[in-house]
Amino acid sequence: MITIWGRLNSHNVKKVAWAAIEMGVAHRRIDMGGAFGFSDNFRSKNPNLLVPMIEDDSVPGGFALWESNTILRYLADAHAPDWRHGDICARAQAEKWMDWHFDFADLQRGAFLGLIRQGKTAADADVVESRAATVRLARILDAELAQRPFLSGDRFGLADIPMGVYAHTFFALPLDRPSLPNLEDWYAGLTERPGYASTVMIPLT
Ligand SMILES: N[C@@H](CCC(=O)N[C@@H](CS)C(=O)NCC(=O)O)C(=O)O
Repeated sequence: MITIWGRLNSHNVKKVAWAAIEMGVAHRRIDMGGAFGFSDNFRSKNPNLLVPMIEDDSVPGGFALWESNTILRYLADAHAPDWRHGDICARAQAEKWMDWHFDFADLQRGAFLGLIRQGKTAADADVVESRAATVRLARILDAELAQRPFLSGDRFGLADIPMGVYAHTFFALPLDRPSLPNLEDWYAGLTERPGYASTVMIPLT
């Protein structure tokens, strides 16, 4: 059994909660961070005081791990090895998008925080700048997804998860977007996945 520590309105927690469902990993999630604060147990295991963190009680002596993308890789290695590409180049090409998504996340933060948590409007300078920056990166994703159906390659996989979480925010924020047909198709496919619907497609707060 995996315990996922973290509030579900966190993008980084969503990644892990969604991945656990997709991989069929038995798990429970306990709210932590944000308005929930941090327990002494959590503090003793994650000095960053950031979510998510997981604990895997299938490991003798217990195993705690933080850093969302590292958790995704661990879950695949430990519990869903068929999710890992055998081909080193294919794996690297896919993982590139897992690292790249942090750039997208950083640039989208201004629009997300502004519109969802700070009461700003689409005309606010920070929101305008953030929107323009994320649209620029979304065009890169759109071009990539013209070449292959998933960021992971031919089939859905690990590399689709981090960007998939932030893509929902991109499409859910009340902002104008240009036509991005390949990105839109990929996102539409994600919305049909039950794990995505239950963990990612929740109201932005
Ligand atoms: N690099 C870390 C970043 C984690 C992070 O920034 N988590 C945010 C939520 S998305 C957090 O814990 N914020 C403080 C809080 O929730 O109290 C990861 O990928 O896990």
